[in-house]
Amino acid sequence: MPQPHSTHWGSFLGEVTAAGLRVTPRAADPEPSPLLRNVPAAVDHAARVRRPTVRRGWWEDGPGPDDRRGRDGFVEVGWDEVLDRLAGELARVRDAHGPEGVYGGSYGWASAGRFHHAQSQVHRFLNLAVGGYVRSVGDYSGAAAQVVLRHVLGPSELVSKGTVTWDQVATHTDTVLAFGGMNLKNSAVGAGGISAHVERAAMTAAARRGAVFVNIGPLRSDLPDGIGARWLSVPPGSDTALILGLLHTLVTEDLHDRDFLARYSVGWDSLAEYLWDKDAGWAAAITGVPAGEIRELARRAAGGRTLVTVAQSLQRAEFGEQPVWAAVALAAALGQIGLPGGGFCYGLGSIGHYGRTRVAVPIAAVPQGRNRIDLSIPVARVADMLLHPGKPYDVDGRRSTYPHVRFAYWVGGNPFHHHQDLGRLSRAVRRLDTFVVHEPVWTATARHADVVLPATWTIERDDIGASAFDPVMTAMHRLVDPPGEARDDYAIFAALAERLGAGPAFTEGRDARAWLEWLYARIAKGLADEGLPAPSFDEFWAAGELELPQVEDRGGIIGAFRADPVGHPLPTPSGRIELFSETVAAFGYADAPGHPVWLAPTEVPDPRHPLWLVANQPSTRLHSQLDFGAHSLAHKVNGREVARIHPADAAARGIADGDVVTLFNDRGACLAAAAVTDGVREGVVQLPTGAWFAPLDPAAEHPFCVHGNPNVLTRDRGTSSLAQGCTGQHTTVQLARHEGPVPPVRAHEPPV
Ligand SMILES: Nc1nc2c(c(=O)[nH]1)N[C@H]1C(S)=C(S)[C@@H](COP(=O)(O)OP(=O)(O)OC[C@H]3O[C@@H](n4cnc5c(=O)[nH]c(N)nc54)[C@H](O)[C@@H]3O)O[C@H]1N2
Ligand SMILES: Nc1nc2c(c(=O)[nH]1)N[C@H]1C(S)=C(S)[C@@H](COP(=O)(O)OP(=O)(O)OC[C@H]3O[C@@H](n4cnc5c(=O)[nH]c(N)nc54)[C@H](O)[C@@H]3O)O[C@H]1N2
Ligand SMILES: [Mo]
Repeated sequence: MPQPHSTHWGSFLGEVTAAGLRVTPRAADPEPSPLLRNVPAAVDHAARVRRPTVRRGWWEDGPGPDDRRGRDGFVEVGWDEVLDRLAGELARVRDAHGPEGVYGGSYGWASAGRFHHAQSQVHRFLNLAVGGYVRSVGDYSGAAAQVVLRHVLGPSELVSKGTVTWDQVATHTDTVLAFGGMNLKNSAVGAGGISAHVERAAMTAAARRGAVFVNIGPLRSDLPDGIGARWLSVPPGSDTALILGLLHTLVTEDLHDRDFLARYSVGWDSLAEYLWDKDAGWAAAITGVPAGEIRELARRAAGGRTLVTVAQSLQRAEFGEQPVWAAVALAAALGQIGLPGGGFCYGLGSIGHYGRTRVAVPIAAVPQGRNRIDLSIPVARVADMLLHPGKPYDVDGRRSTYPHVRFAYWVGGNPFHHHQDLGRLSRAVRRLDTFVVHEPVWTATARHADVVLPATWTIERDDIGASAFDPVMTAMHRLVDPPGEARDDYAIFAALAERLGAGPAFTEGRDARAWLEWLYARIAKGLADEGLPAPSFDEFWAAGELELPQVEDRGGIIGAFRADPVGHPLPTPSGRIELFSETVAAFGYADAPGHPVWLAPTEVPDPRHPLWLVANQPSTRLHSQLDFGAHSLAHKVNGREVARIHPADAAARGIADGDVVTLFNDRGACLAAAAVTDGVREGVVQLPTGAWFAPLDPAAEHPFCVHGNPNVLTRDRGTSSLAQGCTGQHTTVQLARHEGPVPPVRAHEPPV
C-alpha cells in the first residue's frame, strides 16, 4: 500500500516495489517538483553511511588539532565503543572548557519532519547533557535582509515577507519588478514541506490579465517561460544603482508619492538629497541598462499597481543589505506598501513559503531546554571563529569576540556544501579537538570529521510534516528499513545522554512514537482552542494528512499600518518605514551607513579574473541533498556539474558546448561541463551549488574540485559590519578549456 511522506520539496506517496521505491507525487499538487525523482536513490545507495566510522588519527591518538583531518583514513567501529568514547570526550570538553568549548550551531536544512528535526535534536541534547553550546544567529539564506529589515520595517517576519500573497499577484498586480527573478525551481522548496505548488498558476493568471513581469538579473531563466516576461540583464551586485536611478527618475518627474512618504516613512529627505546625482544615466553606466529604459520603467511602475520583490540572492553578496533597503525605498516612493499585490515583498518566489497565508494554530516543536550560556556568532562567520579565537568583530552595533571552540557537533547540515572558500574551511576545522557529524551519506563534511555516526534518512522513520506556511500537515510514514546500522538522531542522542547522566531528562521517558503523539496532541489542542474538530492521532495517522486552518488575510501588520499608521505603527523606533535609520547611522559603519547607498563591490572582474561567477541554488536538487539522485545526475555531463556561459565568452576561449572547463581564481579551482547559452549575461558564468566537493588532492592549500563545487572559489567574508551575512552568491573567476586527461568523479563513493 502506498503511504504518505513529505520532503522540503513536496509530499508524495511511497511504495516499495520489486523495482525499488516508487514515488508518486501528492495527487492534489498541481505542479509537483521534479526533485521528487531524486528520492528513490536514497534507498541503500553506496553513498550511505552504514556503520559508525572514526578517523584513524583521532581514534588512535586522541582528540586535538590535526592536519590529517580531511585526508586521514577511517575505521569502522561498534556503536557501544564509539558512544563511550564520544561521551567521554564531551565530558572532558564540558569539564575543562564549559559549554563555551562546544559549537552547536549545526546550521543546515536536514529533513522536513518536525520530530526528527536534526537541529532541534542536537540543540536539545547539548542543552540538557552539556549545559549549552555556542549558537549561530541568522541563516545563509537571508542574514543581511533579516538584520536590515528589522531596522527598516521591524522585527517581524510578517512585515517583510508575508506582506503579499500569490492570490493578490494573480488578481491585483500590474507590474512586478522582480530583482533576481522568481525562479520556479526555488519556490518549489519550503522548509517543513509544500503540499501544493501554486506559483506558476498565479503568475500565468496575472500575465493573462495583462500584468507585466520584469526579470532583473544576470539569467533569463529566473522567470518562467509563458508569462511574456521582460529580461533586464544586469551585472551581479549592481541592483542598488539601478534602484537609485529609478528613484531619481520618480523624483525628477514628480511621480513619487509625497503623501505616502510623509505619512508613513521617516528619512526621505536624507535619501532624496543623496539621490541628486544618481540619475538614470549614472545608473545606466553601472548596470548597462539604457537610461531611456530606466526612465520608462520608473514611469510604468508609477502608473499602476506595482510590486517590488527582491530575491534572497541579491543580499547573499557583499553589501547585500543595500539592495534590500533600496527596494523598500523604491516601494515607499511608489506609495503602494500595504495595498493588495503592491508594495514590497522580500523573497517572493525565492522560497515556497513566502506569498502564502499562515496557519492559524501553532505548529508544536520539540522543546529545546535551556542554554546556560549566551554566546553566538553570525552563522556564516564559522571559519573565522575557528581560525581566530578571541578576535573582535563588529555586528549590528555590537563589538563581539570569537569564542575558543574545541568541539563541533554537526547534525543535519553540510558546511562543506554551504560555506565559502572550502580551502579555508578545511584549515579551520583542523584547529578543532573533535569534529562529530551525524550523516545519512558520505558528504564532504563527513569526510572532514573525526566521528561519523550513520543517521537514518527521513523515509526510514515515522514523523509529522508541518510548516506555519502550508495548510496541510502530513503523516510521514516510514517507507523502508534503514541501511546497515544507521540509527535515528534521536536514538543516538538518547544513548549519549544516558552515558552523560542526562538520559531521562533528554527522553522524558518517551520513545519516538510517544513524542509524535505528544507533538500531535499540542497541535490538536490548538485546533480545539479555535473550536475546530481535531481527529485523534490514530485517525490522523490513518488519513495521512490533515488540513489546518489559515489566518484570514486582512493585509496583516502592513495592511493595518496603511489603514492607520498612528494606531498601528510598525515595530521600528519611529513606528514608520525607516528610509533613514538613526540606529544604523549611530553604528558608524562605513560599509552600512544610515540610508541605502551605492557601494561598489570590492571584488569585481579584473584582467586575471575577468568573469563574474554566479553560484546560485541548483535546479536539480535541494542544496547538496541527494546529489546522487536520478534527477540530479541526469543534468550532469559525464558526472560533472554544468556551468553556463555566454557564447561570446565561450568563443573567446575556444570553448564548445559540453567541453570540460576549469574555473579558477586565487582561492581554488574546479572542473565543470560547459553549456553555452545566451540565457546568461555576457561576462557572467553560472555554476550552481551542491555538487559534492571532491578535491583532487585533499591536502592542497588551494583545492581543485573535479566535480564542480563553486564554493572552492567563493570568498569567505561577511556582507558588512551590519549583518555579517553570507556572501556566497558572487565571486570572480577565469575560465579555460581543460586540456589533458579528465580525473574521474568519485564524490559519491564511500571512503571506507
Ligand atoms: N556559493 C554559495 N553557497 C551557498 C549558497 C549560495 O547561494 N551560494 N546558498 C546558501 C544557502 S541559502 C543555504 S540555506 C545553504 C544550505 O546548506 P545546507 O542546509 O547545509 O545544505 P544541505 O545539503 O541541505 O545539508 C543538509 C545535510 O543534512 C543531511 N540530512 C538530511 N536529513 C538528515 C537527518 O535526518 N539527520 C541528519 N543527521 N542529517 C540529515 C543531508 O544529508 C545533508 O548533508 O547553502 C548556502 N551556500
Ligand atoms: N531547487 C532548489 N530550490 C531552492 C533551493 C535549492 O537548493 N534548490 N534552496 C532554497 C533556499 S535554502 C533558499 S535560501 C532559496 C534561495 O533563493 P535565491 O537566493 O533567490 O536563489 P538563487 O537561485 O541563489 O538566486 C536566484 C537568482 O538570482 C540571480 N542573481 C544572482 N545575483 C544577482 C544580483 O546581484 N542581482 C540580481 N538582480 N540577480 C541576481 C541569479 O540569476 C539567480 O538565478 O532557494 C530555495 N529554493
Ligand atoms: Mo537558504
